Amino acid sequence: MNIFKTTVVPLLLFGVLDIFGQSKKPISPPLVSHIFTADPSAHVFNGKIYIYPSHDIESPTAQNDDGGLFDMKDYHILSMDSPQSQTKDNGVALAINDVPWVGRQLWAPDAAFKNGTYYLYFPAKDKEDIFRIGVATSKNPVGPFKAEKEPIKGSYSIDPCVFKDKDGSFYIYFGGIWGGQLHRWNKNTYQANAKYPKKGEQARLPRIAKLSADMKSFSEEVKEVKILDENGNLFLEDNNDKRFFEAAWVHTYKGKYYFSYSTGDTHNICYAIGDSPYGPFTYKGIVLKPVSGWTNHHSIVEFKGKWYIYYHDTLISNKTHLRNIKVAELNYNPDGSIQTIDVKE
Ligand code: FUB
Repeated sequence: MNIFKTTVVPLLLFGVLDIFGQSKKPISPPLVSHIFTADPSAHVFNGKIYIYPSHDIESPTAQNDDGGLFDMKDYHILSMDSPQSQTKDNGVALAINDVPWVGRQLWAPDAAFKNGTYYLYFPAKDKEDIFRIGVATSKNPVGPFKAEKEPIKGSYSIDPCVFKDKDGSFYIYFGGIWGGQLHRWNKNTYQANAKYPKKGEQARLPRIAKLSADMKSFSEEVKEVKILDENGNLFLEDNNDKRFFEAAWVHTYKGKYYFSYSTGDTHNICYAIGDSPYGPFTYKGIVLKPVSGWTNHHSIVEFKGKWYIYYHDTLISNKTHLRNIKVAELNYNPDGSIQTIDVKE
């Protein structure tokens, strides 16, 4: 696994990595290669870029729709002085044994900063194998983080994304169907035997809640986030190249709210635009076309006036559960639409 046996991979390695023989041309080299990383949530704190990714590891579990082979056990925070600079691995920031409520599977995290404290939000299965979202704090953006003893009350499913609005309020978005269990939650109530939506049924919607002042609880009941087509209708499960699956991310651009997400089984990162953090958001198109590997998960961040997308693929391992994160520049058209990135071009 330790291909370069280093914690820092210079971007100069781009091109050399073609020796791994992937079928799709990379638009960025992997940012680190001594560990497998995925689901990169990038933030600018104190003028530097901090990336909060999943830390993928080998697993004996067979691949299935429940995602059991994504059996991650800790988090490493990565940092970069700029998107073009070297990437530093700051070591283990939080480990599964440090979180009393967790049973297994530390999945895609996110982070936020408020009043001198960094907050790490992370989904994991509890001892009853139900995904919940936990929070951990640190005075340092790279940790170590100390987890709360219980998951956030009322939280469920996966892929938290924490967004700070212009008035200083923080909102958490979350949800993911299939392995992420979102389809088992109806009106915020768990139904263990609920099935995936069928063709013809309304697609499941991501969730939002405003965070309370202490950043460790929801200050309101969890609500659905509506993603509408150009006619103002909710997507059906049939629209699986456009409907929400997992990997929510929210950013603002020129006063508009951009909600981007993965379509899962069709592997797109799509986006929709709205006028409020709660939505509704209207579908606009594809940000990132399918990458190598089954999953597609990203974050979008502004750094010194330019925009970047952090994402992952499976260039190094060619295995869906052993991913590597990358970064590429993201560009807007004058009307605010995002120029689609296709790694095959
Ligand atoms: O990393 C585990 C899961 O894979 C994430 O939670 C999903 O978004 C997908 O990338």
